[in-house]
Amino acid sequence: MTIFEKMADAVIRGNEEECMELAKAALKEGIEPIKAIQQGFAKGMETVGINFESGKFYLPEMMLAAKAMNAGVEVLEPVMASKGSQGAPKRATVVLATIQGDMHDIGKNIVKLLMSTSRFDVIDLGKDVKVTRIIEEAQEKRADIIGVSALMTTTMAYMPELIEDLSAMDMRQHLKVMVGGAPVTEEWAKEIGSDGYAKDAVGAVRAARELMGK
Ligand code: B1M
Repeated sequence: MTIFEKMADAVIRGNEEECMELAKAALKEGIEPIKAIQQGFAKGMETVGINFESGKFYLPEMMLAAKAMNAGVEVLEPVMASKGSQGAPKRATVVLATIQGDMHDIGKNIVKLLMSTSRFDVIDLGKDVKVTRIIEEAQEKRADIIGVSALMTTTMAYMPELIEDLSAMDMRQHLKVMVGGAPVTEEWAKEIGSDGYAKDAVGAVRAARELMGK
């Protein structure tokens, strides 16, 4: 088994200790933290989702897997943060949130981590955040980008509402919107009039840079 396979397996088994140990081992081997997350832990989480959907796993297993993945990511986090260009001028302000009704925040937190280490000034509103609050915070913080994440088909329905409200308030000229999350596709993002979309955290940084014209 490769270290990535071991990481995926530890997430599937919900083994927190093992995830932490494997994250340390990955760092020792010189593996990029984001690679460890995407090729290791996140792959395991994909299987967890498939197992949940097929009825092989129940909610407790999914919760244990989430806890284990978070523990592993926490070990990698300081290394990612220290690799960021500290002291350099910030590129832009991003108000980031998981949309209302949605409690899934693992992916959004990874996007936050990578954006922050890529010199974006990220204001994380957390999960289950109402559309009205996202708009208020973006206005107050004079954000350049609103980034929203949704993990369920039921909650991604709030994304067009956010974009429509911003348009109605004539706020879209200087405020870009980016959407992402497992059920969100590029086609759908275009269809709802989003300015940006990304499939993963690395893509999110790329898309945000493009939106800022850099
Ligand atoms: Co839930 N869950 N869950 N869950 N869960 C899914 C999403 C589901 C697809 C599982 C399944 O059935 N196969 C399904 C949704 C089905 C649908 O769409 N309708 C589901 C369900 C049904 C539920 C509950 C309703 C279960 C229940 O209670 N019966 C419930 C809902 C609670 C709620 O939100 N109101 C629930 C609860 C939970 C837990 C709490 C146990 C836990 C979440 C813990 C947490 O987040 N703190 C959980 C988990 C872990 C999952 C799965 C297994 C994994 C999600 C995850 O963390 N992936 C998930 C199955 C799946 O997605 N395949 C599932 C790893 C993460 C790194 O990837 O989040 O996709 P992801 O993020 C990526 C990209 O998407 C992208 O970058 C990230 C990093 O590369 N990205 C962006 C994300 N946001 C972005 C924003 C951007 C750009 C890119 O720009 C702004």
